[in-house]
Amino acid sequence: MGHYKSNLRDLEFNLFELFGLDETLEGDNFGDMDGEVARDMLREVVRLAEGPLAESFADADRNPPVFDPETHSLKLPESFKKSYKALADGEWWRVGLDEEIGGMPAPRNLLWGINEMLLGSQPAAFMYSAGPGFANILFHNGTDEQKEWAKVAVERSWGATMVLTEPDAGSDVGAGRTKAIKQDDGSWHIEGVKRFITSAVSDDLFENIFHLVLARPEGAGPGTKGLSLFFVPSILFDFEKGELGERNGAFVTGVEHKMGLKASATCELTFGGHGVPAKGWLVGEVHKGIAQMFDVIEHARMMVGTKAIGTLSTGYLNALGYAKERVQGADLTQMTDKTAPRVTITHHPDVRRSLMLQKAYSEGLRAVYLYTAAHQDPITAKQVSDADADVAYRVNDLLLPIVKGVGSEIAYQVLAESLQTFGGSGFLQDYPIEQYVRDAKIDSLYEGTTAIQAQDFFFRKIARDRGVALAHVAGQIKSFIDSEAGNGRLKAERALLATALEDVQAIVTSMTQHLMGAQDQPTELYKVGLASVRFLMGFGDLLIGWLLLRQSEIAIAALDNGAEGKEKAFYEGKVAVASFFAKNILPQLTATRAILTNIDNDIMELDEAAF
Ligand code: ST9
Ligand code: FAD
Repeated sequence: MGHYKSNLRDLEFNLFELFGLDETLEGDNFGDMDGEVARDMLREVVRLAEGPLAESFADADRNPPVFDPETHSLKLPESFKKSYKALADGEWWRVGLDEEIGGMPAPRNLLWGINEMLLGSQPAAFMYSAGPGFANILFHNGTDEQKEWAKVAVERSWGATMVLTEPDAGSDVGAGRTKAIKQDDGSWHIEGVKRFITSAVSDDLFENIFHLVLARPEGAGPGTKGLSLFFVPSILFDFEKGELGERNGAFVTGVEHKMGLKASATCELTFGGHGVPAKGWLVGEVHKGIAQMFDVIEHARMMVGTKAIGTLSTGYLNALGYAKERVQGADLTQMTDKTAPRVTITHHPDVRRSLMLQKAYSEGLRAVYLYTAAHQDPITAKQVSDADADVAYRVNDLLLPIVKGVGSEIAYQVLAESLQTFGGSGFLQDYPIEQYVRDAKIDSLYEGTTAIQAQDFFFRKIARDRGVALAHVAGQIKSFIDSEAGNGRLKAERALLATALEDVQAIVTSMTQHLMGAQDQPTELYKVGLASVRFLMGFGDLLIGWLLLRQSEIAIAALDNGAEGKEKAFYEGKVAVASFFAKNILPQLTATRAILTNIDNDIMELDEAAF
């Protein structure tokens, strides 16, 4: 048995019982796929994710890839390559891709449910497998000729990277200095050094890797809007036949030593620094680099959040398994009786509190990313929230920073609880938790740090959207609050949710006032910046609370219908966890509201020397 523990029952519960996947799949919206096919796919992924894909998880961490600067090449551990092959052989990349390039249509929530398990099992392997997804984006953005390159890249299983970051351009992508110089034959020469590029070298996993690179054409303006997107293959190829030719001048010149996620190579990539020009082609022959790159970034942000949530889930299930076996101490009510029988640690109130918190966030965040994914295709969105195509697009946009920002922050925090459940053993490499903690930390950093997600959430996804998506989601929450959900048994919880919704709405109002006030007094904007991460996290809790309570409503009905045995326990767990979250977490939003609606600029006025 590998490290990875899937939660198929909860995934199926979300997909089918909460979000109605059987109904989404009625008719021929998604080809021949029906509920049974979807269930079979999920079961098949469980076998892969708990089996061969997970096998190299610890080995690839303890024996990380080795880089040779002389040859610009990398050696990956053999165990990891075997896992990667198992993933590639499964051809899961086909799910959700355009049929023209070999994909199979599928609802987005099913796709991300599958991805959760692959990411929880072996995230680095999933990241090396980005090629077809990135080719799909090239296919959408490219010229007719470039669409053919995208097909070649998929047919020949090439790897791919997204190339934005430079030493002085991290969060501030627009500070990038990498240049693009136009050539007479219509191609471009790229010159500069990019850093932290994932999968830019990958042993012999691929015969070729294509880089999607942001660079500034000579004479273009400053900031992100002056950047264009270039297709830069590692090895040049015959555009008609796809046959490989000369090495292109993009070389990996370093690989980082990291805290975690070690099997995933994080590379310095130098363009045009080795006497060979780095040839690139302008994607779509249009200078819309940042908008095109955001097509990639949106998928990658979804991936990062789902990775974090998948890791939290397996962390919780490992902790739960341990807690059920570990015997330590007596029941608290018998604490003075030194001869009292010793009990498993699941008997201790604080362990129960911690396990229930882990369950709440693992299962609540799963519902959040699946709800978000449902808004990535109009058919599923209609089914799940009655959103039309325009609103669905906006809701997905609104919730991506929640999946990415809240998913990653909570996963890291709550994985520390999973580790704590193991006591001192959690600190050892005998169990996977310490690696989960190390591997998950990156999720709050790359693809835009949490501060960037929080600003994106407020300024772009709420203020610039004029609250359209927010109103749709808030309306959904409100109608649940006003309903008779739970047949009288969720009254107290619905009242707590109502208070939480009011708290969040008060915070939005206050932040909006600061935003408007900034027209006269620019420093009012600092108040938005000071509040934004806490607002992001608070909104995440509201969403989790709501979705857990909707799950509870379904569970109450199933129990009323006579669920038995394991099913009864599953549904009782659903009712308990929703109630726990409503009573123990949602009230914290009232304190957050008090803090954020009274925020001042004191720390912005403080001399730096006083820190
Ligand atoms: C990285 C990679 O960290 C880490 C992991 C790699 C893993 C690779 C494998 C992934 C596998 C993925 C699986 C794929 C599966 C595919 C399946 C397919 C079926 N939304 O606000 P402005 C645009 S990579 C959309 O003025 P600034 C928009 O065009 C490095 N678009 O920004 C806008 O114009 P307009 C990641 C957005 O002040 C324009 O940008 N690095 C959004 O100029 C300018 O906007 C980062 O993420 C958005 N949310 O620049 C950088 N936002 O307004 C983080 C902006 O006219 N930093 N645009 O529409 C930021 O995000 C900054 O806020 C900034 C600021 C750079 C955008
Ligand atoms: P900085 O931008 O310097 O941020 C430092 C701190 O300041 C952070 O806490 C940040 O939140 C805060 N901060 C910065 N600006 C602001 C602001 N305006 N408001 C509030 N707070 C702010 N990049 C790629 O292009 N491709 C990849 O494949 C890729 N893979 C990566 C893999 C790994 C393992 C790592 C570590 C990074 C990777 N990156 C990649 C780069 C990654 O996206 C950046 O590290 C990230 O965007 C942050 O940039 P930075 O590290 O320069 O931090």
